[in-house]
Amino acid sequence: MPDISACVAFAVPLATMWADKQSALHPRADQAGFSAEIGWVMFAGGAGIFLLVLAILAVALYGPERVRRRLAGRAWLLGAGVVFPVVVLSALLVYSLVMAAAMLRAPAPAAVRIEVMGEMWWWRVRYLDEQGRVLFETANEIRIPAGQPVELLLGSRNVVHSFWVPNLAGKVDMVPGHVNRLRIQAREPGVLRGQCAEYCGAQHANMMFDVQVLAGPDFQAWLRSQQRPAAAPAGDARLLAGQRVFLQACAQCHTVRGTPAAGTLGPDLTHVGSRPSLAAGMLRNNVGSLAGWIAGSQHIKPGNGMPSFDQLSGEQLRAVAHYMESLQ
Ligand code: HEC
Ligand SMILES: [Cu+2]
Repeated sequence: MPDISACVAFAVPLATMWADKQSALHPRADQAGFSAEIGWVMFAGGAGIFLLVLAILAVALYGPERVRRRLAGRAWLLGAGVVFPVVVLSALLVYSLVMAAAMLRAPAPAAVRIEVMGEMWWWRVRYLDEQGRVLFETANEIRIPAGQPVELLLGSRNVVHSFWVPNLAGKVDMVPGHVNRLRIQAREPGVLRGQCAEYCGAQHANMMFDVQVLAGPDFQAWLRSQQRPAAAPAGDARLLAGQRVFLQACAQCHTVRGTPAAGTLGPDLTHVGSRPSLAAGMLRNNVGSLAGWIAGSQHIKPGNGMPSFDQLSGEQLRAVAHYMESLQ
């Protein structure tokens, strides 16, 4: 009787492998295409050799006497035990070296440069201009243009994290005190997902991010909108009340450009309302989940750097959640 939990244990990783917005088997950039090809070649080769060995084993056990005697000969031992592995492994070594060289060959100079820092447990994202100056900061989301080379500068100021968007490229570690560079060029627009791929503490599994590959003009429009300071809550009493709560309770950790809030411990919230998710990919972003996160962040993501604000009145909580949502 097969155990149900064992079936589920198999099915879950298989299903996530095939879910195409976070899958190394659905390459959306040449860099990931190389990894997928190497993976398939290794899998097909391994499967073929496995079947061959099983066939020979079957013959050795149940074949006619004459054939079995021949299989026991020295030539078979040397041929299959030494010559065959040496030839196959050498061929694979050459193949993987050639592929690795192709993978590392940099595409044309990067059109977009993005610095991504691993935080505990979220992603600090800064878009840079040609001189390396910061254009704006955001969090838990990167947007990149389709068909253009993008350079990612990956680092950390705490522990080792690893940046992994399986559809775009292999994992690259984010090591404190060191900048690792990753070049990617996404093929077409789409929505993808990334995940921290190096154990970094209690909430490592909840350290995800959204990736949106946009058509060139859409990307330029997004860049312009992100550089603008936050919209002021002109005349709307509830948004004004929400902003007051925010400036009192949240400004020491969060920045909202265009207001006095300039904290840097937590994510920049200037345009938080326009992000698809909250808390590093854990929650769909809407006014309800914003209120839930603010009141119960330690319940949702225990140990994260933001205290739960469960002492706010219902009125204050609604106001600050609406203010957050208004920051488009
Ligand atoms: C002590 C510092 C601190 C204070 C005070 C604080 N936060 Fe946070 N906040 C954080 C950190 C750190 C995170 C990232 C948590 C994570 O995902 O691991 C965060 C995440 C968030 C997010 C999710 C952002 C995203 O893109 O995922 C929102 C929204 C937010 N805070 C709103 C608020 C509001 C509103 C207040 C005030 C009522 C507040 N915060 C007070 C540190 C703080
Ligand atoms: Cu991490």
